[in-house]
Amino acid sequence: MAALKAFIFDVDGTLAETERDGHRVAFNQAFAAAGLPWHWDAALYGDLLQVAGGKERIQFFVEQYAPPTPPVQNWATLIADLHQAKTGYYTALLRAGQVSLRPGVQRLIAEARGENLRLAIATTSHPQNALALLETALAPDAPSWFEVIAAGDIVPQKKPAPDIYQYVLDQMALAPEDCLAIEDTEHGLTAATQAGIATVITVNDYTCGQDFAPATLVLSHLGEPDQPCEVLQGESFQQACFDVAIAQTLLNRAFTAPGFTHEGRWAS
Ligand code: XBP
Repeated sequence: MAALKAFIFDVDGTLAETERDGHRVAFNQAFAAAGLPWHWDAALYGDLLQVAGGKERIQFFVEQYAPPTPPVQNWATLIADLHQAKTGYYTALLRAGQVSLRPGVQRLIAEARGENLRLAIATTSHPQNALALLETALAPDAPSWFEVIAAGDIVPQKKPAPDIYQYVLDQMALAPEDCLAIEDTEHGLTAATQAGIATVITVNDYTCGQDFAPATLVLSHLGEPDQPCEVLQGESFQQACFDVAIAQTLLNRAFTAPGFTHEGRWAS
């Protein structure tokens, strides 16, 4: 029997809906402050989300959308400067209390801590952004609840590469079958399952149409007693909330079921 030892949480879109009203707004603030006539509306931002990482996303925008630009001597420097400014705007937005956690996140983390499960973060976001979200939306000391906060450029390749999840496993000396990942995107799912970790997806508006075939379970969100979650893919359970007991059951099935593919999922 596989014993659940740790939850590994993605950040953006999973802990909170940070993308449309957080990161996107901050990117636009940075563009305006730099005098650039660029604006990412909510629909365009949905397309740009196919690229993980803020610097990489700006680069992709410049390459794919050929926006009007002043003569630029050094693109790498401009992008790095824009991204640094954007990080400042984004963290200010978080500190102004603009972003709150998704249903069930606080509840599941509290339950996991109460049962002495280990916690980690695996995100593409800049470390300052991840820390600011934990501090502002969860609790001022929340970063200390997470044994590893793996973020941003800490690994050479961002999601969908498995590097960030592999980094967490290595740092915590855990095997994939000890953990469950909570993600919200196909890229995140690919990263986690390529590292061998069974993964639960909580969809959001930007990701609900993506292919989550390798997921162990797909939910609308993690659920609260007065706001039941909906099972969108996988075996239903008769309760309002995704909790540690369900996580443990999923892990057992994922790693002992005859059809298990060693990518953290069942071969249906
Ligand atoms: C979300 C992302 C990030 C943020 C912005 O990552 O794709 O790129 O949109 O990141 P995850 P920056 O789902 O892994 O948390 O901090 O680099 O601007």
